Formats: sequence, C-alpha cells, structure tokens
Amino acid sequence: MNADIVIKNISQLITIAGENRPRIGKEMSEIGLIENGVIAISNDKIIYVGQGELPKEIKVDDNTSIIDGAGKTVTPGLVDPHTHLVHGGSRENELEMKLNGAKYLDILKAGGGIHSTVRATKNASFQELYSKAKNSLDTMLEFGLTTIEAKSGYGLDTETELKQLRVAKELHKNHPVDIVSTFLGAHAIPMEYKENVEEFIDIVINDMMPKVQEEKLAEFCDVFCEDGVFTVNQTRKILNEAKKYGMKPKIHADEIEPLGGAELAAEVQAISGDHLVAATEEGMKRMAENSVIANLLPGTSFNLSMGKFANARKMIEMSVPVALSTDYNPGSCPTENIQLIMTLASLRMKMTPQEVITAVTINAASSIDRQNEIGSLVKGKKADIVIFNAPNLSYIIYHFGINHIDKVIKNGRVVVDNGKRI
Ligand code: IZC
Ligand code: ZN
Repeated sequence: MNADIVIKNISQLITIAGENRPRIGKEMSEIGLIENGVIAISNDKIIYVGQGELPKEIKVDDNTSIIDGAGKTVTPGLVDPHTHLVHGGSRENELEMKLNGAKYLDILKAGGGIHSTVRATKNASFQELYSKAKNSLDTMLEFGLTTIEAKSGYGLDTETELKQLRVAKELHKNHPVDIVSTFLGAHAIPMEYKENVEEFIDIVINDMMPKVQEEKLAEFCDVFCEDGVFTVNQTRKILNEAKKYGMKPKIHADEIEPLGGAELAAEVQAISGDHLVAATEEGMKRMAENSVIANLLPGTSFNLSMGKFANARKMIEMSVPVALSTDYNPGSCPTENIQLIMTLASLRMKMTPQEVITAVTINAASSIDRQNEIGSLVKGKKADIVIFNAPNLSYIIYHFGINHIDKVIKNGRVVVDNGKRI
C-alpha cells in the first residue's frame, strides 16, 4: 500500500492503543508509548503504526511526504467534548465584578452572565456568529484540537437555538475541525419565565426538540442542572424527553453546588456528567457503576477562582473514566487553549501526564461517541494526528501557557504547519 505521509524517527509516539472504549483506573496510564516511532497515512486513514523502519508492504514513492519526527512528540488529534463554541459578544465586563467579589451565580441571577450572551447571540446574524466561531475554531485547531463538541444554549428561544445549531452544522461541513452538536436549550431560565419555569420547559420539549430533530441538528442534549437554574427533577424530565427525540443525555452536573447531578447522570445513563467539582462520593460511585464519563473542566475552576477543582484522583481511583475539556465559553472559561487545560489538570487535579493525554484523546472521544473513529493512533482509524515541538509528553504539560504545536494533520492532510493554520 502506498503512503501519502510518513512521520518517522518520532521521539515519543503516543498511540493510546487498546480497545475503543473509555479507559478507567490504571488503564488511563497505559498510553502505548513507542520510542523511535513511525506512522504512515494513506488518504484519510492510518495504515501503519510501529517502531523504527516501515515494513516492505508500505510503499514510499516521490509523492510521499516524509516528516522527520526527531525531537517531537506525536499524539492522536486532541478532542474537546465540551464547548460553547457558537455565541455572540464577550463578557470582559464581568472581570472587575468578579474581582470585587461578585459570584458567577449572582451575576446570572441579576440578569447578566448567560443572559448577557443570550442578548448578544439573539442580536447577531448567522454570518456574524459563523465568523466569530470560525476564528475560535482556527485557534482550537492551532492548539491541536481536531474534533470538538459544540452546544447551543444562548438562544433560549426556538429561533436562536436553531440558528446556533445551524452555524455549528455549517462549520462542521466547511472547517477541518469536526463538530459534534449538543442541544442545550435548558441552559438558563429566561428572565421573562422566572416565575413560570414549567412553561419554558414545555417550550424546550415541545417546540425546540421536534425542530432540532427534524433538521438533525444535535446528537446530544445537555441541561445546566444547578442551584437557581434547573433542578434535578426538571433536568430528569427534559433529558427523558430528549431521549425520545433520539438525543443522548449529557449534564452540567454539580458544577457549583452538590445537587445530585452526578447521581442523575448515572440514573438517566448520560454519556457524560460534566464539571463535577461538587460531586459526592456516592455520585461518583454510581457514575462508575453506569460507565458515565466524568468530563472535567479545570479551566472553569481556575477562571471563576472557585478555590476548588473536581476530585479527579478519587474518580480515577473509583474507576470513573475521566475526560477533559476547555468548556470554551464567553463567561466561565474564555479560552480555546486545550494545552493550558492539560497543565491545570495535572497541577491542580494531580493527574499524571499519561492520565491527561488519555483524558483528551480516547476518553474525550468516547464522551461524544466517536471512540471507534478517533482518539487513538491505530491502523484503520482516521488520520487525525498532532506533532508537538516537545521531546516528551511531560514537557508539553510542564512548559505551560504557550502553544507547543508544530503540525496538525486532519483527515490525512497537514492543516497546521509551524503552529499556524495553512
Ligand atoms: O456562558 O456562563 N456554566 N454555562 C454553565 C456556562 C458556564 C457558560 C456561560
Ligand atoms: Zn458548559
């Protein structure tokens, strides 16, 4: 078979080889490391992964592009399974409010926070939302992300929710980064429904969901289950209805207050429970029993100065599969930099470099149901590959705040070179 691209002499080739499923406990440390690695690509697929020289059956000719991996670390394309990619405006006005002691949920209650992004998103045209999201997507790609999840949730009315999801769908078609969409109509209670939450939930279920399904705009449904937002009972009701429309549940669970979101994620068989900073041990136990992925977002703890991070060590010890995400959004975590998130996960949640890379590859892919196509470098999988200017995995996490990317290969094509989108 002819190779289109070969990367050879790779200092550290991290394959994450193994079964196409979320890794738990000690498996999260088994990263399939190959020193002096070589990998070959044909079209959009990986055709060989190994050590030293290519075997004879892999043919190299004048059309093959050979990349020297000496001094580099190569990993699967990174996956971000929790972002609020499509939105209007920004919220830097909240910075000084926060420095003066205002809390995230107080700002929200007062009609700011998510509500201010809802206003900006309603006022933005399709094209404006598209351009802004595209810029962020380019940045994400430059940081090594090749697949992301993107949520709606800044419309809170049918028209704007659909607009956001259509933007994500169009970007998925046109941009190298693959986007998996989540319907988050229950992201906040619109100010005008404050006294009438059930009526709003009725709109989410009976007006928004059928339209989302009709246009095939979302694969997952998420709810912000939080003190002052949606209760556990309301979240359960919304997610059970979402299942009828073919959407798989996700939950913003126990981000700030321990409401029982982790327990609910287990009960409704959510694919992931996200945040979990305040999750109880009982909740973690039930997540482990039901194979619900803990999708942790340490950038949010950092940016909200919560003084507390999710208990990743306990979760790994209890065999809850752990994934990591940026949570990219204009309020609680305005960054596209997944490498910074990897450093925060390591330094603030005590995850080892091996656990961190597992969490942003196969476990992240599993939490958007893409474990069979991406998340590891094995023959037959998609050629989504990242080449870091770093001699080893630890270096990427240790030298923090900068972008270590040399090249990104997406669907078998080099789309980032020298750290820049081409
Ligand atoms: O815009 O504040 N937590 N949703 C739930 C968010 C953060 C996004 C935002
Ligand atoms: Zn979120």
